[in-house]
Amino acid sequence: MITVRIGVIGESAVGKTTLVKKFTGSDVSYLSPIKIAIRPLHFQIRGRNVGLCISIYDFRGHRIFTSIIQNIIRNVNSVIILYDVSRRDTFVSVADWINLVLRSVGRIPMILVGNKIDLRKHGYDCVSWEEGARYAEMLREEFQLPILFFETSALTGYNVGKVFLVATYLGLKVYVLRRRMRFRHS
Ligand SMILES: Nc1nc2c(ncn2[C@@H]2O[C@H](COP(=O)(O)OP(=O)(O)OP(=O)(O)O)[C@@H](O)[C@H]2O)c(=O)[nH]1
Ligand SMILES: [Mg+2]
Repeated sequence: MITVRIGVIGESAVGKTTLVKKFTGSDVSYLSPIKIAIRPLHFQIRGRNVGLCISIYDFRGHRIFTSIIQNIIRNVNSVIILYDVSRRDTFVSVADWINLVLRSVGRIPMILVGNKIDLRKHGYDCVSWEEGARYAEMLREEFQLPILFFETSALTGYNVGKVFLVATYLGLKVYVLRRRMRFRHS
């Protein structure tokens, strides 16, 4: 079965693990620098049943784990970069995470996600949808990369499935491309 690997990165406590748990249904708490959650996915292409395995690499956000993240993230096919809309500092440091991906994996599809939008109505100086979308647009132009933008609430589940399906779709394209290149060189 094809396995599409998706990395989930971003500052500490932005909601990465909560997002992954919402999508996979797993409910295990852990303290290791990385946890891999698996979810099978079945769909139809031209009347044929196709099975996929989505392997989600949930990295811890603390900077002490940076070198571990750099090593392991090389294997992923697409990346979800999360920030917390109620903590502007996590939005500002998105650039660091993008640079980490570019340094360690290269040009792969990235999805920028503003999480915790349920907190926006209570918050002060929250990051707006427009700011997030504008930033993604700017990154697309600067890096010439397919960087998409979504907002989520891992608490309510808003847009969670959509983000992972898009990450899977884009990751599958990278998977197929890498396999073709490997065959060509073997
Ligand atoms: N209100 C609200 N709280 C959230 C949301 N997502 C996560 N949280 C809370 O934010 C806190 C941190 O969430 P985690 O999922 O552990 O954050 P993380 O990004 O995995 O953190 P590290 O693993 O330390 O890097 C927890 O208390 C979650 O319940 C959300 O969408 N809305
Ligand atoms: Mg976590």
